[in-house]
This record gives sequence, C-alpha cells and structure tokens, in this order.
Amino acid sequence: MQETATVQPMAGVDLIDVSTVEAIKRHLLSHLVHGVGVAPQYASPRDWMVAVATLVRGVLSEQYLETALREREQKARRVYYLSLEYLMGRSLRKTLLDIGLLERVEQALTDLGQELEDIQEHEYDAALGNGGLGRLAACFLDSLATHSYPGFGYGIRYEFGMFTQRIEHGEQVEHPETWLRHGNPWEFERPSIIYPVRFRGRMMTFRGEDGREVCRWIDTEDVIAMAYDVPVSGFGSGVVTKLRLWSARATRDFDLNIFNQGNYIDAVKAKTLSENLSKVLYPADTTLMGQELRLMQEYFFVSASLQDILARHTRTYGDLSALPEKVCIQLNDTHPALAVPEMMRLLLDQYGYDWAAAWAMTRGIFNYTNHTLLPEALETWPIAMLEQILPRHLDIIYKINYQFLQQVKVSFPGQPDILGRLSLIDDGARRVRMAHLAVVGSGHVNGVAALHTDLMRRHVFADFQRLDTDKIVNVTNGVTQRRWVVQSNPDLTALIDDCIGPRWKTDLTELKAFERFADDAGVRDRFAAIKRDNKQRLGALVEARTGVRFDPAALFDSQVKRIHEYKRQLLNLLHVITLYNRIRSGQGDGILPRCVLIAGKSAPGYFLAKQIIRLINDAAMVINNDPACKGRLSLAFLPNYNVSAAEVIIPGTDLSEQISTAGMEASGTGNMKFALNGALTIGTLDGANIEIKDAVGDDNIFIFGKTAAEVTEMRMQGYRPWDIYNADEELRQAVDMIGSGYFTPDDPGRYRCVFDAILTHGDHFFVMADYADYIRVQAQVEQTYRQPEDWTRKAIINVANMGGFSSDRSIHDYARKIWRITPLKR
Ligand code: 26W
Repeated sequence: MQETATVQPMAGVDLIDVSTVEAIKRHLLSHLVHGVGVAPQYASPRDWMVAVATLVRGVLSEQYLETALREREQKARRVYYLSLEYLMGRSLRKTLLDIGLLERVEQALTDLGQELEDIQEHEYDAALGNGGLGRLAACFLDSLATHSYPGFGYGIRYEFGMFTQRIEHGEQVEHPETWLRHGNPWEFERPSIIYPVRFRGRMMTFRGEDGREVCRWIDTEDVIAMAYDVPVSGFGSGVVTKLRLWSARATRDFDLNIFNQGNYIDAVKAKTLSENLSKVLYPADTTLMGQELRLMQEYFFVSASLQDILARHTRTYGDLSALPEKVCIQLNDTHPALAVPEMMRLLLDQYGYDWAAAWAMTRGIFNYTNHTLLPEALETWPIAMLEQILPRHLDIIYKINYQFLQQVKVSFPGQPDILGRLSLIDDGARRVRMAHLAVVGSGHVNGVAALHTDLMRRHVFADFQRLDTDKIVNVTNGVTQRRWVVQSNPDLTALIDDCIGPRWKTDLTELKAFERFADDAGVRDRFAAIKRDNKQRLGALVEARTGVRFDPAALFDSQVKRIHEYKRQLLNLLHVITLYNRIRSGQGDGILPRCVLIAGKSAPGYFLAKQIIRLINDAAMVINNDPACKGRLSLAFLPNYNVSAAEVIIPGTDLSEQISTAGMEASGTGNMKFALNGALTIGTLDGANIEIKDAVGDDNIFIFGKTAAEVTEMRMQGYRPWDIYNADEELRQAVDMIGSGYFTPDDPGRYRCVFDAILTHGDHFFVMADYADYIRVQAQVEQTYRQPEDWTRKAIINVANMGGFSSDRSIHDYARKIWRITPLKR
C-alpha cells in the first residue's frame, strides 16, 4: 500500500469477483489450495476459516486502497487514534455483514459442505485490550469507517493479548493468550515500514553554524518498530479504516555489534530482549506504578506512530507547515501522552523547528480523553526512570513545564499554591504527572459521560478548568450497533427491521420509531420469544463451561465486566446470599426464580479482586448444590469473559447489573449494550447510567443507592459501615457468612480479608451504605418481572430510547467538537 502513488491504485488489477455464490466458491477452493496448501476434502474448519478470511481481507484491501486514494485526492484532514489497547474480538462474521457478503458466503460454504456457524468459532478473539477503554477504541474504528471519516488507528501488535482466565479450584489462573500461534489472517505484514526507536543514551548540546543551540541524543540503544496493518471495515460505506500495529524487532546494527564480538549466544539473548517491547499487554486496568518495560512500551508505540505520521505528511505535502491543519491526534487516556514531548523532539531535533513554532504546532494537534478518575489509575512516572530511559524527553517536559508555569503565574498572580498543584512535576514524589502533560499539550480534553466530565471539571482538573474554561468538554461514550445488535442479535435485528426498516443500523436515533410497538401485543410476543431463544443459547453456554444449569424460565441477571472493588461484584453477591438465606429459612416458596451470572477478569496482582472471584465460586458451589435452591436460585461464574462471550451473554440477559459506587465508573459501555438488547438495568446514578435513565425514563430502569454527592458528603462526615451492619439483620447474616467461612468450612478464615475490606478497613466503596436500597429495588425487579407484559413493554422502551448511545453519535460529536473533520466525499 504505497501511499504516494499518483496513478489509480487499482489500474490493471483484476478486482476480486465476489458477485456470485459460484465465484466465491471458486475463490475459497483456490485459497485452500494456493494459500493454505491443503486439499479441500482434507481441510479442517480452521483451514476454511482462514480461506474465508483471506478472501475477505482481499476485498478489504481493495476498499482500503480506494479509501486512501479518496483521502489523498480530497486532501482530507484526518484523525489519528493513538491507543495502547484495541479489543476487537472476532472479525469474520462482522466483516461479512459490513461488506454485504454474509448471505453469499454462507451459501457458498453450505454448498461446499461447511457451515459458517462452525468455522467462525475457530477464529481467535483479538484481545489487545483490558476492558472498556480498549473496546471503545474498537467501536470507534467501526463508526469512523461506517461514516466515512478519514481516520487511522495506531496500536501495538502484542504477541500475547489479554490472558486467558481459567478457574481452577474456584480461583483465577492466568494463561498466556497465544492468539497468533496459527497466524492472523487479517493482518498485512509490512517489513518495509520500519522506524528506529531510541532509548537511554545521553544528551549532547552544541551551537550550530547559525548560532542556534542544537541538541543531539547519542549513544542510544535502538529498537526497530515494524508495521502490521489490519483493515477495519465500515458497514455499507465501502470505506476501510486502517489499524496499524507496531511490532518490536532488534536492529541489525545492534545484532552486528555484539555478533562481531564473537559472543553468539549473548547476541541472540540481547536480540530477544529488545523484541520484548511488543510481547505482552499489561493486564492491569488501574495500578501500574513504575514498571520500566511498560514505560518503554508506551514510548516505543508513540515514537513509531509519530514518525510514521510525519513521514506520511511530508510525502503528501512536501513539508510540515500544514501539519496542524491536516493532522489531529487523539490520545486514548494518558498511555500515549509521551507523544507530546516526542512530537516536540521530532520537530526540534529532526525537523529543525524552534521552540515556539514547535510548541504552537504540537498544541494544535493533540487532544486527550480521560477514562478514569480513580487516583491509583492516574499515571505518573518516576523522574529518575525518565532520566535513564528518555533523557531528552525529560528535558523537554521540564521546559514545557517551565513555560506553562510562567503563564499560570500571569493568570493567577500571588497564588503560589496553584503552581504546585498544576505543575507537570510532583516534586514531593519526584514523578511526572502524565495527565497534566496530556492536558497542557492538548487543545481539548474530554470526559466520557456527563457526570464524569462534571467531576473532572470540579475535582481532578479543577485548576485547569479555572485556567481555561473551554478546554474540558464532554463526549459521552457509545457502542456500535453493528456488532452489538446486528451481528450478535440477528433475530432482534430482523424484528426491528420489520417494524421500522433498516436505517437504524447507521442512525440509531431511528430506533425511537420502535417505541410505539411496545403497545403492540404481536411485537411484544415476538420480542419475548427472541429473548427466550437468546436465553436458551446463553444457558447452553453457561452449562457447557461451568456445569451450572440456567433455566430460561428464570430471570437472567448478569454482571460482566472487570472485577474491581468499585464495580461492586460483592454487593451483587450479598444480594445473592440474602436470597439464599431467605430460601434456607423457608421463605423461598414465592420467590422469583433467578439465575445470576458473573464474569470478568481480575488483574493478576489484585489480591482482593481474586479473592472475590474465588468467593463467588465457593458460594456458587454451596448454593447450586443446596436442594432448597433448585428451581429458585442459581449462581455461575463464567470463566474467561471476552468479546465473544459478551456477544452471547448480552442478548440473553434480562437484568443488567451496573452497580458501581456513584462517582467511580467514568461511563460504562456494557450498560449501553445490555439496554440496547432489551435488558432492564439495575444501577446506581453513576457514569452513563444517569444519561440512560434520562433517555429511557424513571419507570423503565431500577435506580438505587447514594448519589456521587452523597458519597462525598458521607466521606467527609465520617462514614461508619459498622453501624449499618449492626442495624441490619439480613446484611449482618450475609456478611458474617463470608467472614466466618460458611462457604469454606475447611478453611474458615479464607474470606476474612473481604469482611475486613467492607467493615474493618472502612468500606471504601460504600457496599454497606447501598445494601439495603439495593435489596429493596431488587424486590421491585422481581415484582415487575412477574408481569411479563409489563416487563417486555419496558424492555422495548429501553431499546427504542438507546438512539443516543451509538458510537456513531460519539464519533459525530468528536468530529464536530474536537477533531473538526468531515466525512469523505464520494
Ligand atoms: C495504566 C494502566 C491503565 C489501563 C487502563 C489505567 C487505566 C485504564 C483504564 C481506566 C481502563 C478503562 O477501561 N477505563 C474505562 O473506560 C471506559 C471507556 O471510556 C469507561 O466506559 C469505563 O467507565 C472506564 O472504567
């Protein structure tokens, strides 16, 4: 994909003929023989998957070259999305839907004695992300392509993506995810797109011929970044967005030097070390304090991406003068924030700009999205580490800081306190605050839900807000309806199409027209039957993976997300234990049958989260084996939650648990996916739950718990979880069962730490405070579910009012408020 070609890229090329089932069959057989190297009659389902993917990739390549040509011809301003994480999941069925080939390919496969349903299971999930932030990036690429925005994603091609979670004796055990072991049929290897990335070394400053100070960064240790390109399709747009992933390679110089010293084994060892940079995704979604390899990974990624952006721009426009006009870079959290000093370094040291010009350009190019306010997740790096690994960048950061604080002094004369608070450097801790660096280097900073943005303005970034009241803006998250309905819930898709036509697939606000069908008994019946089928499918998955039976007649109650204290899987469990206690004490006769599903990964080093997983499994063992619970209550922990599992769980759920401590979940996106698939939400007034409540109406959502303001107030007044525990009989019983080893009689002290967290250590996440209200509202859920008509009506109203929660809307917002980009013209 030479990007400077002036001729039509496809001149003289035969485009792939996929216009008929027969043509597709010929291609597939040919791919098996010529690409995979296997006789069709001996081809395995995986071989077939590779053949289909290779064919589809070819179509995407044509569409990409066409897209790139249009971008060049139109001299389009383009957004570059910089993200350390992309949680793409599988691509086969999704891409076939996007490019309109699903039916033809299904037919071709059937004719050849294969079923797409079977072969698609052999595709690995591309799990290059931890959770919400990475999945959001994937939804955004889909929306950019679907709406023909000039966009381009950069990331890392981790050899090991998110670990596979197995549950052994109730405990999470991490296994490396070798997703590339059979190759990746979607990527294009680009051995000629390579950039050196430098580390360590030292600075040399001297005066150039013109008397200007020149800086040289010398004696560095270098690594090569090599590109892999993954085409991402748009739905029906013919536009393909490129995702370029960097892989680390040892430099040849580097090899030669050591090889020449005659130590072959050491040379190979050193080569392996430098290739570690793209080896593994860090599986922590909060604390990651001071890990050198992670810092190097972040810089490796940032440097390769910026060098590539500047090289492309120079090829197209001759020089960099139009850079801020044509290029816009979005920082997905602070993980790529080193892009700010790296851009400065490139402009100053490589392209010869002076400081003022370089800074003016840099500030006009970057924008930063904040995804969390949790203090432990706000990145900072030790000054000493930066000094060692990126000396030139530390230098530049100091200078940015100096000039920034000069301006602050002018804006806030006689207020020295504010200088320390705003500084990019935490002097006491001797660390660089990456969020401050990102804010100072960006034109706009955004939060991901209204409450989150409000809290940013009032707390974490309050001083920046005073400095510039226009900088911080809100762009509420969204999810792509193409993956989260069209692909994963085809029956609901057909029902909506029948009622309102297909336009909602690219304009989700059209769903509003579905609302009136809430009063149509025929539609309600169909809707309920679809939910029932999806529950059947989910039940089968749960039983296959855990052995726990889920009866589709029961209420399916799901909480799926990373395991975190603030997300309060413990609160969910306390409700389950409370129901269990009611059943045990003979109050179970009238109880509504309920199947509770919990899934999610814990960071490998997050002790309490791992204990919570184990506790859920231990409790499940007792509850599911108690005859009194039969037909009344089941609890399952589904191992290895990922995008593919979500595609089954979300359509098959009745009740969506979104129960974080108010003020702590920046947005949530699972909340949107569930509501869009006709689950009702039980949730706190946190993140985007608030906006979902405003959209669907108070009668169609179950809200409980303290507000963010009340939580803050209680913290200030002195919160006393013991008092709540002592005053509530049912709560005390449930908590005591955890603390005293009811579920693990042969190891009664196992969950003392959990007991301590929610009582002795002050219940940081207000589990005690919200328990009673949660139990009360769960009872309302039961009452509503007993009126199936009423429940289904509410579910339809939920679906119909989710129009604002498409990632298309998010992308249109970014395009207008922040990026100033417009769709490509035909
Ligand atoms: C430094 C390592 C690290 C990695 C990831 C720190 C922090 C993170 C993020 C907090 C992870 C994340 O996924 N945040 C989530 O982003 C979603 C998309 O905006 C939001 O919907 C979630 O509320 C937020 O927790």
